[in-house]
Amino acid sequence: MDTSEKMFEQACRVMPGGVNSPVRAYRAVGMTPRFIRGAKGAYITDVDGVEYIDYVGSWGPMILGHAHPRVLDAVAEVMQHGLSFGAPTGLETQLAELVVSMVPHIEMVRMVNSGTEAVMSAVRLARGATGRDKIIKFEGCYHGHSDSMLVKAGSGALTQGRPDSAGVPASIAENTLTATYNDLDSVEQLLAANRDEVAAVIVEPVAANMGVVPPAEGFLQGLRDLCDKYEALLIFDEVITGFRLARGGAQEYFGVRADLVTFGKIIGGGMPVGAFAGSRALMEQVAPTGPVYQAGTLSGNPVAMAAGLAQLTMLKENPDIYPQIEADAAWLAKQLRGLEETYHLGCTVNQIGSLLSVFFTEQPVTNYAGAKSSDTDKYAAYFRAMLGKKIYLAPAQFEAMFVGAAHTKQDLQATVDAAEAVMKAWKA
Ligand code: HOZ
Repeated sequence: MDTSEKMFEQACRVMPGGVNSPVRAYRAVGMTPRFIRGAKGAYITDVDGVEYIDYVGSWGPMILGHAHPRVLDAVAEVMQHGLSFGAPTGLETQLAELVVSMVPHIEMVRMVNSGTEAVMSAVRLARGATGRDKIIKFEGCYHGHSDSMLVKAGSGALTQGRPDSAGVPASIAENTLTATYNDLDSVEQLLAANRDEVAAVIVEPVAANMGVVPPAEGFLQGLRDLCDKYEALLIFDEVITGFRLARGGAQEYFGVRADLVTFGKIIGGGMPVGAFAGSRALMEQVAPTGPVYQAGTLSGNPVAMAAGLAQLTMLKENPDIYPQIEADAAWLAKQLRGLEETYHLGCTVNQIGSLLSVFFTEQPVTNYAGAKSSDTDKYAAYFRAMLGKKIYLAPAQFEAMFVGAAHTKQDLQATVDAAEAVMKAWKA
């Protein structure tokens, strides 16, 4: 038994499944999770001292690599003055100003503690502002685990085969309508059948919780047009795409305006932070200026704000990072597609920006049905073999692979070499 296995056994006695978030339990890949000792740059090290090239990056926020010295220094400095006050600090305003300066079409921000909280609050705001109850989401998109969003959800819910969670009252779930990603007709049908009842359409502008599924040409603009036609709000859930596709996230990358945007961990540089943002008119509907209630003692926590400020400042100052990480991910995707051409294992590689996924299906993956056609047992075998070669991938098919600025060309080449060795061995 290695140290992770021992620690997992102990953890299972006091935490359901031994974890605090289901995907990391490694159930989908049939092994014991690696317990982590630490991480630096592009590398993560387990408690037995094995170092891996990390493509999870804490599920996205480590775009500049783990334990970046500027982030650590900012945290160390602010910590000296206390950890939490439940009262305003200037750091919150600074981070809000920075977010507003980087993201198009937003004027005000409310800080929260997670992407789940950001979405839950943005949905409440959309309902409060429109006086309508229904929400349209897409099958396989994941927007955190608030009740309204656990309907045909992606990520761990999809991995567990339970996209509709137990414990969500039917009276709540019936207000969540689901459409097909990349299919505008399916959205218009719902809007027309529920005229004047839909508060918002919420979408991951790049779906990244059924594996990575880019939006088809015109899909996001089509959603914008439909929302205008039916007077519903458009919410971009940018927990993954925010500050990752571009400094201004998906709105900048695709040139499409959303009414509300939600952010997650990336704006806290890895600390627990989320935020939702929009126009002044919409955001002033939030308490205390408006009737939509939302609150939190830890919201705008100074340590989290300091980490976020340090990371977003670096991203703002270094726009060249974006073409670089996109080119690196595109190179990796091209090499992996090349391996598929040589070894014919039946996989499809999707990539956009610095996000990619290897799906074990020969079908193009453009929506939930395509993603579900993947052979998850094959993914599990691939995951285990890659981990054995010190490549740390997401422990489930329906997640993303994150390339960051800390990955070197050698890291990328080592990843391709590992994948080739795995595929060659399978073929033999
Ligand atoms: N829901 C996250 C992946 N999309 C996993 C979070 C975690 O286990 O930390």
